[in-house]
Amino acid sequence: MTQKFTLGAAIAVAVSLSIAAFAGASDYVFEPTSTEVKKGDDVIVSVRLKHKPTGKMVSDAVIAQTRIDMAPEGMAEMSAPLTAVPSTEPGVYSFKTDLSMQGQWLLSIAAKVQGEPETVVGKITFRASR
Ligand SMILES: [Cu+2]
Repeated sequence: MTQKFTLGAAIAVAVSLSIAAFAGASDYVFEPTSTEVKKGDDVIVSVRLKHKPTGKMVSDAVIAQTRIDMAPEGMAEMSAPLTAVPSTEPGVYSFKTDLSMQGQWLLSIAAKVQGEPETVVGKITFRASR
């Protein structure tokens, strides 16, 4: 009886530990503020970073890496420059880019969040229209 209880407790501990291990970068998600943008130069693409368990926006992330290319259209080698620009609201990260072709563009983004050892990554598709 005692042994059974101990085993149950051990399993409960193991389960909660593995939940803690899975919590981390996957607690955060990048979402587009709008997936529709106009084709052309000096286009602004914006994403917001959300902490999923609390629903709170994360405004102090440090963007480590960004790339935008036409991978969704089978043109992964067709990339465009990205320049960070001041955001319009807390938790929103905006970039200026040149989307020279209409179609789908994939933004890949990596960020460091305060207190989170893992790098948070996101892939967001934007559609550039005429
Ligand atoms: Cu293209």
